[in-house]
Amino acid sequence: MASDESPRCDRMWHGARLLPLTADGARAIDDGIVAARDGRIVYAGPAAEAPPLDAAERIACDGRWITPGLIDCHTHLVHAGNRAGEFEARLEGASYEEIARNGGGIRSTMTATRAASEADLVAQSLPRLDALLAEGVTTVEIKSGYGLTLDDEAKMLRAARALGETRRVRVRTTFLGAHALPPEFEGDADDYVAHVCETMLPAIAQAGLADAVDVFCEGIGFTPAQTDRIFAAAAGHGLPVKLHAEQLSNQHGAALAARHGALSADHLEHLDAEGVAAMARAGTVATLLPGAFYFMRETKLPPIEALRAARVPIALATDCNPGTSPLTSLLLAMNMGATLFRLTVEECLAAVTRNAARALGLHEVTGSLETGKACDLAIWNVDTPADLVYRIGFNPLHTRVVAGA
Ligand code: DI6
Ligand code: FE
Repeated sequence: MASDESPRCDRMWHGARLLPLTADGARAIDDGIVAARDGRIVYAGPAAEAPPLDAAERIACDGRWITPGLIDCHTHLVHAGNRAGEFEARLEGASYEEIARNGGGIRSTMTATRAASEADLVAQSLPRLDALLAEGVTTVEIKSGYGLTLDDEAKMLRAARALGETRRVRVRTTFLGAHALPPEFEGDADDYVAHVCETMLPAIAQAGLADAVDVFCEGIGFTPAQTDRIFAAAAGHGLPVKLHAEQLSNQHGAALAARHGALSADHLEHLDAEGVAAMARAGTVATLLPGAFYFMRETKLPPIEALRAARVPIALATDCNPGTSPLTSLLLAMNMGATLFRLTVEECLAAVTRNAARALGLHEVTGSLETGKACDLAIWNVDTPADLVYRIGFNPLHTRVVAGA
């Protein structure tokens, strides 16, 4: 946290309270300074210990709290259309599976997404992104998975990249070609997986459209053997992997993901002890998605105590998607993490900063207030950081800073 000789800087924030959220568990700082140069932090720490800082611009924080900018590390926010009608049908007693069998579900979003142009996708997704940014998000992961053809998956990923140019935010894209079986491959899941591995993934990797690869490993999704093939193909293209695992049933997907050195395994309600141990050994982050748990009225909790005991890093994300988590508030995801999953305030804060950065392979880039990291900040009008987790439907963001600006 301390810095060497008197650094020149472009901008500094002073008179702030800092929550560094570093891995060593650095404590909150009462009278703190953050100084940035060329988009990176050159000093973050107590004013009393700061080197002489020669800043072009000095911003008084009047005692506000500064945390690292928030990171939503699992979203499907690029998609077209809306499934409010299915929500109403579910309230009248239809099940998610019934709706899917009648052509609804992921298929209906696929149809709308295929029909949309890249510009339509950007326009429809922008309000969802803006809702996240309004609450201090500075990095967001966005998955494909509603196109399910090479052209439509590539279109989704280009739309995600375009969003990152339209707004000041760090976007990481994930190729989720194996989200659902497209109608063209009905009854031929293995053929579709071969198409994902041999045609879609190489083209998407070649075009630089994906930063990672994900699979929906589930009874109603893809099997562990199919997941294994896609992960091997991803490794062949130098792409890291993550996995939708153990959401509805225990497929032992998290252990498989850990064997592939996955960045994260996500959902995890049905994770068992072996899965926890495998994740701990591999350093795979457990990304919990309380919005989907809440919206689907699930009752089986992820094994929080076992994850804690094994020191598996825990992240929280919105899972923003039209079917199971139409959530565009990371602050609410934190409140749900605490209320539904019994995470502590400290765990919730680390879950949307340091650990979320790790879930995206960005732990050396962002996610804590440390010299050398990007100057991604959220500045808050709160009395204590616990307020960020405690309040429901209240947005106390004062300013968002991405790479120093
Ligand atoms: N898990 C989910 O809960 C969603 N996707 C996934 O992999 C469902 C997405 C949808 O219903 O549109
Ligand atoms: Fe998801």
